[in-house]
Amino acid sequence: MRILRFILLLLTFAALARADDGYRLWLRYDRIADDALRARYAASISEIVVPENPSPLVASARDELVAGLRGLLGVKVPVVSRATRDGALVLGTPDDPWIYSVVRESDQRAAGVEGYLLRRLAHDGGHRTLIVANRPAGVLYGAFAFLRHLQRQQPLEGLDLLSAPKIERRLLNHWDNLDRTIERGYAGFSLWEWFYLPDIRSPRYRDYARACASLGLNGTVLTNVNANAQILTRPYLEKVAALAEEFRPWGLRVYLTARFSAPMEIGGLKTADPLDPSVAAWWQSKVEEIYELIPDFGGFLVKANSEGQPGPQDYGRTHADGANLLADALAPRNGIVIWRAFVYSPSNTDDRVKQAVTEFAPLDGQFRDNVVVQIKNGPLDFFPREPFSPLFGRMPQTRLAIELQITQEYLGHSTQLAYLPPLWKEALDADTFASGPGTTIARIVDGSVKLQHPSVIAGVANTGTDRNWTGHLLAQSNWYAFGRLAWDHSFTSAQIADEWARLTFGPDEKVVSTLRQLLLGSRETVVNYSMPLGLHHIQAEGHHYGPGPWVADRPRADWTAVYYHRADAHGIGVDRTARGTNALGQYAPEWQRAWGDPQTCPDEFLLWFHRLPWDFRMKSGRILWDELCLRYQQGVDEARAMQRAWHSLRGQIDDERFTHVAQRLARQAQDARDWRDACLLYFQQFSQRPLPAGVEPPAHPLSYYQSIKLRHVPGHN
Ligand code: GCW
Repeated sequence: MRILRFILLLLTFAALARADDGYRLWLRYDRIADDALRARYAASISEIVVPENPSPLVASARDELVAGLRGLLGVKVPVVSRATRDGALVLGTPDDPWIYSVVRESDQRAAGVEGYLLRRLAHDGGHRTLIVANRPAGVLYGAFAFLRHLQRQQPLEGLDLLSAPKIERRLLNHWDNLDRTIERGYAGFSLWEWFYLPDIRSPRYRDYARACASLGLNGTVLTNVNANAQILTRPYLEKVAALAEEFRPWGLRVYLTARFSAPMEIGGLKTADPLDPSVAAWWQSKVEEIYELIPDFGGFLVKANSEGQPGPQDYGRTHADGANLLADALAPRNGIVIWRAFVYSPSNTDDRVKQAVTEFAPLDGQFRDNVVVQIKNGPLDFFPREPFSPLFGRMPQTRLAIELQITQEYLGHSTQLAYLPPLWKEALDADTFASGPGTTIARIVDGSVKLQHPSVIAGVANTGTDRNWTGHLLAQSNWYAFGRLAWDHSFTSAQIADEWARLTFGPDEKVVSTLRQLLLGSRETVVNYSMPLGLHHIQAEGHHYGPGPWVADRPRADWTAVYYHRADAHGIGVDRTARGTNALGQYAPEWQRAWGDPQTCPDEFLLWFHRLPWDFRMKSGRILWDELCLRYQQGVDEARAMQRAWHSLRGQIDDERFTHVAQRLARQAQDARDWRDACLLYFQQFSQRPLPAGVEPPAHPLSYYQSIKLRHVPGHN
């Protein structure tokens, strides 16, 4: 007897210390520990009612519910085709006469094409719970939402949740190369095993699609925008078709990047001129071939005439000519073209942050209806903080999509923690004033300012073959959050952090609140220790990991750091007002007023818009140099505090995940110091001022930081 008890005790400890590699993401479905709650749930969910021969998406919903309930409740809930008892969980669409009879028409309208309704209703003296939608995809999203509800241990009583996506196409953009390296990918290699496809199919394809579906993501661009034309050849298209088949039951459509010169590279033509009839014919037949293999193919994503990619300008044509060429080929099949506005020309010496507007605004109104112009949140790249891209307010006659970066190119890769929704929401909530106050980017993109179909939001994926999918375990939260925000951009960063923490680490309030705080502050911490007060593009060259404010002498001035901070004995920052590059002039007058005067410009954009002397008096009363130093120090202090916060959870999180995160936070705290010391020593050469009280002395001389050459950094060839 005593031995038995001892073994039991051992087993309990073993369970607590159990290794958890994070593979299951937020879809863990571990048994709910609270016996009473579990019993209540089990009593309320007696059977799953699914029509016979359900569509593949409803079948996925059913299987997910069966698996989820088995995990959470520890019971096998039977699946039936007609409700037989109290507590039935009814899945379906209004084709079912009973469902039709209990769902109001206003609800059906509100649910739209992909939304769902979760509702518990009184029935026959007992209860039934509905997971209903107008279309199968909504049923699938509803099933995941229902499971999320149980995972978060919310009451079933009074359940009444109608939710519909605000944006139609919610896409991941993979910058995956055909050799399986990932540009700016920090979580291993590409998930797509091109050599083995189409015959050999990794189980991860399904798991990936399922994770996307759980968030409501409904499309994925498989290939890098720095595109390889090979993907459009027959053998590769057959491989793509196999992936599309794996993803289809999860409502995930595939898209590809199209290399503009493909007609020449793989089609044997002498030109890729968009106005040449043979080029148009080539694209038409290529598109036909694609749709024969992949009837629900989504369309093309194109990076053209940007950073060396071929494009219509090679033939003296415009971006609109190029986009329309592909759009015409895709239109008969309802495919779309997503054309990127991330351009800056090798010959234009104007301020790089102005160039997208210079090139694209004049083309407003010239794009076909199935073209969407995809704009990064900021006008430069994906820096820790940028003001929003003014292009959003400058193309009222064009469908506009926002591109966010989930992978952390300039925010410490998958080594550092930076929870990104606060950054993304700064852009989504930004008011362009384009058609009066309230013309936010979110409302432009989701089509509420002017109806625009299709509406598109894209996130550059942070996934890879790492067992935990995202490299840093906590970076899963960014994949999760992107999906949730793509569904509904009105969710708050805190709400999503709370949700993700509960699903991923369980219901313990201390764990949840610690994680929530850790996540919410992390992006600002990265800003503070790397590029505070509006600094940008001062990272190490090439791989972009760590500091490099001294980077100069590159093939182009706008690839250096000195171009962006312009520090010298007189001061620091770029004058982007009318006295300088006048990038500010691309914004609405409201922003020109708010940002144009250094006395009123918020600190976070100060050096983005202004060039100021080192002794400029800040709102804090300190001089600029002191403020800059203290911000860097604050970043370091915060990085250390993040480490401490995590350590306060020791014993409450399984060893494997605990250690994984602890190691990365330690590295982050060290990296934060390096950022601070390197940048302050570098800028101090110009400011010629001492570090103010409260700033730790640098650990090494400047030459030490300048001599660091990192090799084999992930995500960079
Ligand atoms: O941020 C830059 C990256 C490039 C990337 C480019 C883009 C895919 O450094 O790696 O190329 O942006 O968005 O096209």
